[in-house]
This record gives sequence, C-alpha cells and structure tokens, in this order.
Amino acid sequence: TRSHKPLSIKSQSSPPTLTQDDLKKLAADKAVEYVRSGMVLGLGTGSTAAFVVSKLGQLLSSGQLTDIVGVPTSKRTQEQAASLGIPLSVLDDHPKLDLAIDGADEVDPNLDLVKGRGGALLREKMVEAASDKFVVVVDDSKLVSGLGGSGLAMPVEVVQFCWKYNLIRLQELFKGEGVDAKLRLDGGKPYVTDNMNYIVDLYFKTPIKDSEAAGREISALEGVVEHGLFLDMTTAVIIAGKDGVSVKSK
Ligand code: ABF
Repeated sequence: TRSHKPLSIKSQSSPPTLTQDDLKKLAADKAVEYVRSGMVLGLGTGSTAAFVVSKLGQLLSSGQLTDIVGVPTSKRTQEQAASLGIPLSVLDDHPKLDLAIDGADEVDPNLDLVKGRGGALLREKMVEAASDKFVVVVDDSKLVSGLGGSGLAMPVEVVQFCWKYNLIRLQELFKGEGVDAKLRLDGGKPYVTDNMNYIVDLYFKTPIKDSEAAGREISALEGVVEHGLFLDMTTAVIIAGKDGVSVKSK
C-alpha cells in the first residue's frame, strides 16, 4: 500500500494590511475626483493633503487636468505645488475658489473639525472659507464623537506680543472643562507660524461641550488671530479605513 502524505494546505494569504499612508492616499485619490479642469483650488497642508497635491501634479502633467490654479494654505504646500508645476495664486487675486481639499485632525459626526496641528490653521481657514466647496480627506483615526475628544491639541494662533497673557486667558476660559494650555515649541523654541505668530495648544480632558460658543469666545480674546475649530464649513468628508473609502456629506 502506498502511504499517502497528508496534503499540505497552503494557508490563504490575507490581504496586505494597509498602512496609514495607504489610507491617506486612498482618501486623496477619491478627493481628486471632485476636481475639474479650469477650477481654482485651495490646496491643503499636512501629510494627507500632500498626497492630494502630488496626485494633482500627476494629473496636470499627464494632461488629464488643465487650467488648474492652486491657492496654497502654507509655505510648505506652496513649495510642494510649485515643484510639481502646479500654477499658483493667492486669495488677493482669487478671492473666490471653486473647491478646497484639506486634511483634518478631528472630524465629529456633524462634520465639524479640529484643524491646525500642522500649524497652518490661519491660511487654511481663510482659503477654505473662501471656497465654494470644502472637501476633507482623512483616515478613520481622525473620527471623534466630540471635538477636543482625542486628547490631542486644539490649536489657537496668537500674536507673539504677550502670548503668555493669552495662554492664561485661554486656560481661564475653559477652567470648568479642565483644559491644559501650552505654548507650541519647535526644537525648544516657540513654534512660529507662516504669519509669524505663536500657537497655544489647548488639551481638553473631555470633548468641548459647545464648540460654537467656544469658538466665539476664543475669537473674542484680543491677541487671538485664529483657532482650530472649523465649524459648519465642510461640504464632504472622505474617510479611508481598512474596509474602504466612504464619503459623508450633510
Ligand atoms: C492640516 O494638516 C491641518 O489642519 C491638520 O492639522 C493636519 C492634518 O495632517 P495629516 O493629514 O498629516 O494628519 O490639514
């Protein structure tokens, strides 16, 4: 009798796990589908937005898109877009944009956002407020049930003059909610924004109860330039997770 060797069954290889960068790229590729030739585009900042900018560069150089003008939201993005040959402009020359695409740090169920951990919140908010449509690109790690709920920074851009005075006032504003306010540092020195301001990062212990009131009260402090709560600005959010890409809009 022949002895039969047990059949070796090859274990089915599971699909490769997507890295966070893969997810960001998937979201970016989806967002670029919103872009049409001839549009004036707000170009976001951050690693996810950088994938959008690089995809736009590819589509322009292959001729699939033409006549695009980009309005960058930071010096970093300006440099990246320029290096890819994307024609650039500024809000002064294009005060109305067709579409802005940018990343975010937190997205709540209402599609309101925390932005600015990358330090570009002022230009981002100006450009995105001037855009007819604002599409946000994130991986699903950015979803929160309430803004400030990630325990990470909610940035406030303040003028350099007496920044500590403003830090204390911000801390006092939220003392009921137990907030920690810290000056953002970069290599031991204060981080300086593209507009030569400082950033005070607010760390909330629990999600912000009323983000609209919070935004209003922060903006009312003299010396505050802008804050990272982007409320009622979003047209759609493109979310990439391990199960694929989904789009949420109001
Ligand atoms: C910009 O980049 C910022 O508003 C936000 O802080 C950050 C998100 O960066 P990333 O896409 O690298 O997570 O969109």
